[in-house]
Amino acid sequence: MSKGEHAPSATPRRSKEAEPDFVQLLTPDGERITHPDYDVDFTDEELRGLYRDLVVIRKLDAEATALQRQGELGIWASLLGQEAAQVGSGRALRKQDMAFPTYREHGVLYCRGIDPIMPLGLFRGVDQGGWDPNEFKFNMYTIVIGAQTLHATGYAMGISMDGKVGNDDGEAVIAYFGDGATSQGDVNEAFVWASVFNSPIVFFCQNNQYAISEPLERQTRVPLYHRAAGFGFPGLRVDGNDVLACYAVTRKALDDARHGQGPSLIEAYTYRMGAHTTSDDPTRYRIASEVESWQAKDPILRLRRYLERGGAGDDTFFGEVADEAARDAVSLRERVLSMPDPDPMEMFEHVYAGGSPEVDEQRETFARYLASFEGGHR
Ligand SMILES: Cc1ncc(C[n+]2csc(CCOP(=O)(O)OP(=O)(O)O)c2C)c(N)n1
Ligand SMILES: [Mg+2]
Repeated sequence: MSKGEHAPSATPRRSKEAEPDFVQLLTPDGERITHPDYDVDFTDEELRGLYRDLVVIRKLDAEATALQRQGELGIWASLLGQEAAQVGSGRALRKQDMAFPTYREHGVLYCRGIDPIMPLGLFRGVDQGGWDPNEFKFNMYTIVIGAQTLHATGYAMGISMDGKVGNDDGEAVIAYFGDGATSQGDVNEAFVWASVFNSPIVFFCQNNQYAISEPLERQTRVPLYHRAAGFGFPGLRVDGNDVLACYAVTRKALDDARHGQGPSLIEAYTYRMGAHTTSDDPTRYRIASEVESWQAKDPILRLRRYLERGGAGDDTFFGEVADEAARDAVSLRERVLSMPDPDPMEMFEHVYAGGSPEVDEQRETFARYLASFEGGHR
């Protein structure tokens, strides 16, 4: 190609007309609308509970970002903008259901009843895990993109073989992943295995429009939820900023799975309002007006408007929730700052349940290295 000539653009831009057709129960203005297949029936108290969840996790997330900026965490992957997708799906899980997260599911973790301090130990580098996946039915955070979809599928096949599927008390699995992860081999393999073994799993894709700096156009030329059809199971798209719709579709998909009706894919159409992680600068690859257009669809604002419209929430309530979230954030900060540094030798402890000669050798080498410092290691 001669100088000055441009290759034809391989990236068709999204147009306004391509705006998604999705399941929505709450408009950005806080208007409750109906859908032929999905509904929720929350009491005012339950709606206020959802609002509290959304506000608290946003506040804790902002606190974690601030802690990273002050050098107290190594890195942080913010969920800003994705609160409704996480709280809606997280609250739809029944106690016996098992969740497999990425590194961004702090809201789901919160809904599972895990102390929100737990992931901060990981991101501070003082903890190697944090919680017991079996106790909380919430697996470890997974940084390897898409890998947890295979772990989740294997787990789902296992509970199926154990006869834990097929009635109201059956178990189901949910696997979280992003739009970028859909390009991974692991995710596509998980789809195949889940499909052919009719496994009780919900694939919950938070399409936040970006995989670090790569926009959705680089992952797919069809809506992501259409992919499910090619693997032989149902897929749907939900307004990922609508906590009610996210709850409704996830509850239904999980219940179908626990009754033995196999896998499904939910594409929660949302937006990552912050950076990919604190190591990223999104102003390098996206324009401010795009972010602003999504701010108008804010998941918290729309629920607040709905509560105000119906009289289920007043200024006193909103003020109390804000105060509660602020107190939680202060407590989180204090607890992060008082986390003890681990003994460096601890990193060898949980590699294998039964130990290994290789790890023993590495432990000895490292112990000698530490001992070589004058006055011992610090
Ligand atoms: C197998 C693998 N490849 C690359 C990376 C580096 N990486 C970290 S996050 C990320 C983008 C993931 O995007 P997406 O799946 O959309 O999730 P999001 O971060 O937007 O929630 C990549 C490529 C990784 N962690 N693992
Ligand atoms: Mg993404």
